[in-house]
Amino acid sequence: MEKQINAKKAAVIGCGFVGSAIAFTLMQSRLFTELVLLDANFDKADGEAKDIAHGIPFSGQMKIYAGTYDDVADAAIIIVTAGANQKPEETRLDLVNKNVAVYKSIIPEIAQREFQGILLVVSNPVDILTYAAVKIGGFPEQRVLGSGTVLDTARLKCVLSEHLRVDSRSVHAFIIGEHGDSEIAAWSSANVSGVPVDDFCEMRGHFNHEEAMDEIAEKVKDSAYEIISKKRATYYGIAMAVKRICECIVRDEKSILPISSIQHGNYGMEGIALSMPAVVGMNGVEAHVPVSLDEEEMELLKHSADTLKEVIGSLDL
Ligand code: 6V0
Repeated sequence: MEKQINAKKAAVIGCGFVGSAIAFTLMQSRLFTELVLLDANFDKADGEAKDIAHGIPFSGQMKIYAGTYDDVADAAIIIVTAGANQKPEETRLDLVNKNVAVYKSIIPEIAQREFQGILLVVSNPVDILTYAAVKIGGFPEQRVLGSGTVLDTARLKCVLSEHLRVDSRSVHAFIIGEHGDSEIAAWSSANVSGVPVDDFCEMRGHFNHEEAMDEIAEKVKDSAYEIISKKRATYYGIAMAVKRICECIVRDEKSILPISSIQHGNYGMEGIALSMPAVVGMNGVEAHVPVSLDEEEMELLKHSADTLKEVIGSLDL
């Protein structure tokens, strides 16, 4: 008999800066009635669980506790943030060997308990680890997704919203590709409530499109480096991004988000995970959305995919 999923239960593996911020955000979201925290350092998970649980009377009744792999096995969503984070000057790809080793210790524990839910990969390099989680765990690809460029896309919307003096929720634009240095701002499809972004820029008195687009894309790409140099880690933005992904899954919203997942043929990409807009619902990645790209964007996407392919080729999975 197939293992039952508890639709109101989530688990966070890795309770450092990112995992604890995610747990705090999920407590406030009221999406779940049970949240299990797991960390290699049990006391860290236990301390975070107890601290966050003291917010429950201000939010809504639920259980939050530090647990074991047996406790997480029936969760609807397991969020993995375990692993090293970037130190100043380090790229996300620099973390690959350390964090693949961490995933080799975590993923089999989940897989051997016949986990039937959605695995949400957050640790970096997120695209490589999304791929690794599928290969190590043998889970159906649809049920493994990485937070990908959901955060970078939010950063893009923030910067564009300031530049254009408009609500960030009215900005429709994606960062695609690697969650990292080769990511791409898909400007050719960017719009503000249906108005092409260049036209909206002109409405707001900005006419130097090329220069502004380059500057904005660089700012987005560099934002993690800037934050890490100033406060050692980034965690609030990713916590909200993860909450948004969980909402789509729990409520079966079928929203389109640039999560990371294994690609099969989209723009000729094969056998790597990276971010492209996808329909996300209760079954995980339900469909890839063929966002239109111009030639330059396609070229950059190919470069991003090649970068990831090279790293994957060097892994022993
Ligand atoms: P952190 O504060 O060092 O926390 C990592 C936690 O993982 C620690 O509490 C460790 O004890 C725990 N851990 C390590 N190994 C294991 C293991 N085998 N089993 C269980 N727990 C383990 O790092 P932080 O929370 O800042 O970052 C975590 C990861 O998230 C890093 O890889 C970051 O690069 C990544 N981020 C990903 C983002 C994204 O957009 N996808 C955004 C921000 C950070």
